Amino acid sequence: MAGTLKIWVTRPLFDDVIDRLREHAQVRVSAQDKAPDAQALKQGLAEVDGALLGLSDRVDADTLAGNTRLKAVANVGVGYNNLDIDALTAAGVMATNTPDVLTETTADHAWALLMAAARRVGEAERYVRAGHWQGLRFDQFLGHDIHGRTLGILGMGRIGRAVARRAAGFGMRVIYHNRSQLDASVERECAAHYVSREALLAQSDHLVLLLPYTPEAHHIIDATALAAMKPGAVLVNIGRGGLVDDVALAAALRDGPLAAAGLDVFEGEPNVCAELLACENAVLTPHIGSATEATRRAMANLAVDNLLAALDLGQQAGDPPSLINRELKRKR
Ligand code: 8YV
Repeated sequence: MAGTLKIWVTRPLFDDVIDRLREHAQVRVSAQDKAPDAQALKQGLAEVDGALLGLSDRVDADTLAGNTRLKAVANVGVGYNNLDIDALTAAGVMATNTPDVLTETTADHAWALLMAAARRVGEAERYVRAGHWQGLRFDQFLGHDIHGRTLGILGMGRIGRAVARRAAGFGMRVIYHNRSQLDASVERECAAHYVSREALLAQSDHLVLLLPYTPEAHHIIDATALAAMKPGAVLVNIGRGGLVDDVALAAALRDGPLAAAGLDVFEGEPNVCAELLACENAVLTPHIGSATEATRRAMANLAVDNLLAALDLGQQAGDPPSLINRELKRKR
């Protein structure tokens, strides 16, 4: 029987997973798979005890002003740059995310993008579909090798390490740059070598971006960084829109030094800048890094576990498994 607590699920997701919330609370599920506008989000959050949020639901001090009811927000995603954690903590609202369950799936997609971009799969596929293929031509759609080359990773968290481990099968040298160098045992496990950011740009044949978006990381790959990359390099962004200056990237794809790019995230998504759309050598996917049935279900279930725990509901009572503002743990 549903209790008296109220929960808002701001995006429709697996109904049987939402049923787990319905057992304990009154649940409202938004009908549209679309971010509510700032006013609707503020008003909706004032009427509930907890919410399951999409990654474009921005919650900050303004959103929370005057809200005396909300106790927890559960992001369905590992990244949480949509949440102002300081503001949530100040308001005593627990914030959670969904790490680990999407690591391997997202690393798979990084490789899908890298391989598609390096081997010109998007261009070649469009060519066949358009009926242009007249017969095998020896010099057609020549791409760039992956095996035996140098893979660079900017941002060596869980997903970066999973991307690195896969490189062993391609006999690649792996270099990375990160805020801090990994322990030697972890470096050994993923056969990755720490280098400066400059060396990473200069030496990577294929560079994968996997760092979280923060204001400091805004346009970390800008025109200057792109110009410092190896001629013929392939860039993959599966981290966040805003890490790359997309207009500068389009110029680097058009005029060099880049050969190709594989992109799952964009500045201002779902809008993609016209300059990038015009680049045949860019493989573009609509933020589907974690999109397999099993992983999206695992993410939804973890978000529900988090919310139930934060609201002390059902068997999940206790600390949420992936609480971000851990200082709220003991204050309850
Ligand atoms: C999205 C992601 O969550 O977890 C993240 O941070 O960016 C993705 O896994 C997913 O695409 C649903 O929005």
